[in-house]
Amino acid sequence: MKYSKYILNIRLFVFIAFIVMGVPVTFAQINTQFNQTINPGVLSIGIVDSLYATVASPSVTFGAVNFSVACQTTNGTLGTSSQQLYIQNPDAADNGWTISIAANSVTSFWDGTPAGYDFNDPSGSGCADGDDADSLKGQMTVNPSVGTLAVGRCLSCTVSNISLGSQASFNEGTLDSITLLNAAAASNDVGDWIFRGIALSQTIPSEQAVASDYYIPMVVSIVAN
Ligand SMILES: [Ca+2]
Ligand SMILES: [Ca+2]
Ligand SMILES: [Ca+2]
Ligand SMILES: [Ca+2]
Repeated sequence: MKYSKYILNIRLFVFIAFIVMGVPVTFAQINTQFNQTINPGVLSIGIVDSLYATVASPSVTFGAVNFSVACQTTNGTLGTSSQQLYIQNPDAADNGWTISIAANSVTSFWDGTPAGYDFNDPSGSGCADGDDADSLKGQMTVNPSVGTLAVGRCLSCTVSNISLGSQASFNEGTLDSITLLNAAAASNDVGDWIFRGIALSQTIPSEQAVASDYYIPMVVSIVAN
Protein backbone atom coordinates (compact mmCIF):
# COMPACT_ATOMS: atom_id res chain seq x y z
CA MET A 1 0.00 0.00 0.00
CA LYS A 2 2.80 2.34 0.89
CA TYR A 3 4.56 1.41 -2.31
CA SER A 4 1.39 2.08 -4.39
CA LYS A 5 0.99 5.52 -2.78
CA TYR A 6 4.56 6.31 -3.69
CA ILE A 7 3.90 5.41 -7.33
CA LEU A 8 0.72 7.52 -7.27
CA ASN A 9 2.64 10.55 -5.99
CA ILE A 10 5.16 10.16 -8.78
CA ARG A 11 2.36 9.99 -11.36
CA LEU A 12 0.75 13.10 -9.87
CA PHE A 13 4.06 14.93 -10.00
CA VAL A 14 4.63 13.95 -13.62
CA PHE A 15 1.06 14.98 -14.51
CA ILE A 16 1.46 18.40 -12.88
CA ALA A 17 4.87 18.86 -14.50
CA PHE A 18 3.35 17.97 -17.86
CA ILE A 19 0.58 20.53 -17.42
CA VAL A 20 3.06 23.19 -16.42
CA MET A 21 5.44 22.46 -19.26
CA GLY A 22 2.71 21.78 -21.77
CA VAL A 23 0.90 25.11 -21.39
CA PRO A 24 1.64 27.03 -24.57
CA VAL A 25 3.47 30.29 -23.89
CA THR A 26 2.28 32.87 -26.45
CA PHE A 27 4.45 35.91 -27.46
CA ALA A 28 2.98 38.81 -29.44
CA GLN A 29 4.86 39.00 -32.76
CA ILE A 30 4.69 40.54 -36.21
CA ASN A 31 6.75 39.69 -39.24
CA THR A 32 8.34 42.41 -41.35
CA GLN A 33 10.67 42.65 -44.33
CA PHE A 34 13.24 45.32 -45.08
CA ASN A 35 13.52 46.39 -48.72
CA GLN A 36 16.11 48.44 -50.60
CA THR A 37 16.32 49.93 -54.09
CA ILE A 38 19.50 51.20 -55.72
CA ASN A 39 18.70 53.45 -58.66
CA PRO A 40 21.13 54.26 -61.46
CA GLY A 41 23.12 57.43 -60.78
CA VAL A 42 23.61 60.35 -63.12
CA LEU A 43 26.03 60.29 -66.03
CA SER A 44 28.45 63.10 -65.28
CA ILE A 45 31.63 64.91 -66.26
CA GLY A 46 33.51 67.08 -63.82
CA ILE A 47 36.94 68.45 -63.08
CA VAL A 48 38.50 67.17 -59.87
CA ASP A 49 41.83 67.42 -58.10
CA SER A 50 44.07 64.46 -57.32
CA LEU A 51 41.82 63.58 -54.33
CA TYR A 52 38.67 63.63 -56.47
CA ALA A 53 37.44 66.87 -54.92
CA THR A 54 35.61 69.10 -57.36
CA VAL A 55 37.67 72.03 -58.58
CA ALA A 56 35.56 75.12 -57.98
CA SER A 57 36.82 77.25 -60.85
CA PRO A 58 38.64 75.06 -63.36
CA SER A 59 40.74 76.83 -65.96
CA VAL A 60 43.48 76.32 -68.50
CA THR A 61 46.22 78.88 -68.89
CA PHE A 62 47.90 78.86 -72.27
CA GLY A 63 51.58 79.67 -72.42
CA ALA A 64 52.32 83.38 -72.50
CA VAL A 65 53.90 84.67 -75.67
CA ASN A 66 55.67 87.88 -76.60
CA PHE A 67 54.08 90.43 -78.86
CA SER A 68 54.87 89.58 -82.48
CA VAL A 69 54.31 91.13 -85.89
CA ALA A 70 53.91 87.57 -87.14
CA CYS A 71 51.09 85.13 -86.48
CA GLN A 72 52.16 82.68 -83.78
CA THR A 73 50.91 79.73 -81.76
CA THR A 74 50.44 79.17 -78.03
CA ASN A 75 49.77 75.88 -76.27
CA GLY A 76 47.80 74.66 -73.28
CA THR A 77 46.73 71.39 -71.66
CA LEU A 78 43.24 70.39 -70.61
CA GLY A 79 43.34 67.77 -67.87
CA THR A 80 46.25 67.91 -65.44
CA SER A 81 47.06 66.15 -62.17
CA SER A 82 45.37 68.96 -60.23
CA GLN A 83 42.50 69.44 -62.70
CA GLN A 84 41.52 66.04 -64.02
CA LEU A 85 38.54 65.39 -66.24
CA TYR A 86 36.42 62.98 -64.22
CA ILE A 87 33.77 60.85 -65.88
CA GLN A 88 31.19 58.85 -63.94
CA ASN A 89 28.77 56.36 -65.45
CA PRO A 90 26.79 54.84 -62.55
CA ASP A 91 24.74 52.48 -64.75
CA ALA A 92 23.23 55.55 -66.42
CA ALA A 93 24.39 55.09 -70.03
CA ASP A 94 24.57 51.42 -70.97
CA ASN A 95 24.87 52.30 -74.67
CA GLY A 96 27.94 54.41 -74.03
CA TRP A 97 28.52 58.16 -73.95
CA THR A 98 30.32 60.98 -75.69
CA ILE A 99 32.28 63.87 -74.23
CA SER A 100 32.85 67.00 -76.27
CA ILE A 101 34.17 70.50 -75.88
CA ALA A 102 32.77 73.70 -77.33
CA ALA A 103 32.84 77.41 -76.68
CA ASN A 104 29.87 78.92 -74.86
CA SER A 105 28.72 80.22 -78.23
CA VAL A 106 29.90 79.87 -81.82
CA THR A 107 30.26 83.65 -81.80
CA SER A 108 32.53 83.56 -78.75
CA PHE A 109 36.09 84.82 -79.10
CA TRP A 110 39.13 85.41 -76.96
CA ASP A 111 37.95 88.57 -75.27
CA GLY A 112 40.50 91.05 -74.02
CA THR A 113 41.47 94.68 -73.87
CA PRO A 114 41.70 96.44 -76.29
CA ALA A 115 40.59 93.77 -78.82
CA GLY A 116 40.10 90.07 -78.92
CA TYR A 117 40.89 87.33 -81.42
CA ASP A 118 38.98 84.44 -82.93
CA PHE A 119 38.93 80.78 -81.90
CA ASN A 120 37.11 79.25 -84.86
CA ASP A 121 38.43 80.82 -88.02
CA PRO A 122 40.41 78.50 -90.33
CA SER A 123 41.26 81.25 -92.84
CA GLY A 124 44.96 81.57 -93.54
CA SER A 125 45.70 78.60 -91.26
CA GLY A 126 44.12 80.47 -88.37
CA CYS A 127 45.98 83.69 -89.13
CA ALA A 128 43.39 85.54 -91.20
CA ASP A 129 39.74 86.50 -90.95
CA GLY A 130 37.32 84.59 -93.13
CA ASP A 131 33.66 85.00 -93.96
CA ASP A 132 32.35 84.51 -90.46
CA ALA A 133 30.38 87.40 -89.00
CA ASP A 134 33.22 88.71 -86.86
CA SER A 135 36.34 90.42 -88.15
CA LEU A 136 38.73 88.56 -85.89
CA LYS A 137 41.56 86.16 -86.75
CA GLY A 138 42.56 83.05 -84.90
CA GLN A 139 41.81 79.34 -84.49
CA MET A 140 41.97 76.80 -81.69
CA THR A 141 43.00 73.19 -82.15
CA VAL A 142 42.17 70.39 -79.71
CA ASN A 143 44.04 67.09 -79.71
CA PRO A 144 42.55 64.49 -77.32
CA SER A 145 44.42 61.64 -79.04
CA VAL A 146 47.56 62.40 -77.03
CA GLY A 147 45.65 62.30 -73.74
CA THR A 148 45.80 59.63 -71.06
CA LEU A 149 42.65 57.79 -70.06
CA ALA A 150 42.72 55.83 -66.81
CA VAL A 151 40.31 54.04 -64.52
CA GLY A 152 39.14 56.19 -61.59
CA ARG A 153 38.11 54.58 -58.30
CA CYS A 154 35.98 51.71 -59.56
CA LEU A 155 37.30 48.28 -58.70
CA SER A 156 36.15 46.39 -61.75
CA CYS A 157 35.83 48.84 -64.65
CA THR A 158 38.32 49.15 -67.48
CA VAL A 159 39.13 51.64 -70.24
CA SER A 160 38.17 49.11 -72.89
CA ASN A 161 35.88 50.31 -75.67
CA ILE A 162 36.47 53.98 -74.88
CA SER A 163 38.10 55.85 -77.78
CA LEU A 164 40.10 59.04 -77.60
CA GLY A 165 38.94 61.73 -80.01
CA SER A 166 41.01 62.89 -82.96
CA GLN A 167 42.77 66.20 -83.37
CA ALA A 168 40.43 68.84 -84.75
CA SER A 169 40.21 72.62 -85.07
CA PHE A 170 37.16 74.76 -84.43
CA ASN A 171 35.56 76.07 -87.60
CA GLU A 172 32.60 78.38 -87.11
CA GLY A 173 29.38 76.80 -88.35
CA THR A 174 31.25 73.73 -89.58
CA LEU A 175 32.91 72.25 -86.50
CA ASP A 176 31.59 73.94 -83.38
CA SER A 177 32.10 70.97 -81.06
CA ILE A 178 35.07 68.61 -80.81
CA THR A 179 34.78 65.07 -79.43
CA LEU A 180 37.18 64.28 -76.60
CA LEU A 181 36.09 60.73 -75.76
CA ASN A 182 33.59 58.26 -77.10
CA ALA A 183 32.51 55.22 -75.13
CA ALA A 184 30.96 52.47 -77.22
CA ALA A 185 28.02 50.38 -76.05
CA ALA A 186 30.46 47.65 -75.06
CA SER A 187 32.14 49.97 -72.55
CA ASN A 188 31.41 49.36 -68.88
CA ASP A 189 27.88 50.24 -67.81
CA VAL A 190 29.29 51.10 -64.40
CA GLY A 191 32.57 52.90 -64.01
CA ASP A 192 34.49 56.11 -63.47
CA TRP A 193 37.46 57.39 -65.40
CA ILE A 194 40.11 60.08 -65.40
CA PHE A 195 41.21 61.82 -68.60
CA ARG A 196 44.28 64.05 -68.74
CA GLY A 197 46.70 65.57 -71.20
CA ILE A 198 44.44 66.91 -73.96
CA ALA A 199 46.67 69.13 -76.06
CA LEU A 200 45.36 72.58 -76.96
CA SER A 201 46.84 75.11 -79.33
CA GLN A 202 45.70 78.50 -80.53
CA THR A 203 46.95 80.75 -83.29
CA ILE A 204 47.45 84.31 -82.17
CA PRO A 205 47.10 86.81 -85.00
CA SER A 206 49.98 89.04 -86.00
CA GLU A 207 50.29 92.23 -84.01
CA GLN A 208 47.78 91.07 -81.41
CA ALA A 209 47.83 93.72 -78.69
CA VAL A 210 49.76 93.22 -75.47
CA ALA A 211 47.30 92.29 -72.70
CA SER A 212 47.06 89.85 -69.81
CA ASP A 213 43.30 89.46 -69.69
CA TYR A 214 42.45 87.43 -72.79
CA TYR A 215 39.94 84.71 -71.98
CA ILE A 216 37.29 82.51 -73.60
CA PRO A 217 34.62 80.51 -71.72
CA MET A 218 34.47 76.86 -72.80
CA VAL A 219 32.08 74.03 -72.01
CA VAL A 220 32.87 70.33 -71.64
CA SER A 221 29.77 68.17 -71.80
CA ILE A 222 28.80 64.51 -71.71
CA VAL A 223 25.80 62.90 -73.35
CA ALA A 224 24.55 59.33 -73.37
CA ASN A 225 24.78 57.63 -76.77
CA1 LIG B 1 27.73 49.47 -71.89
CA1 LIG C 1 34.54 83.43 -85.46
CA1 LIG D 1 34.89 87.50 -90.62
CA1 LIG E 1 36.84 85.47 -87.88
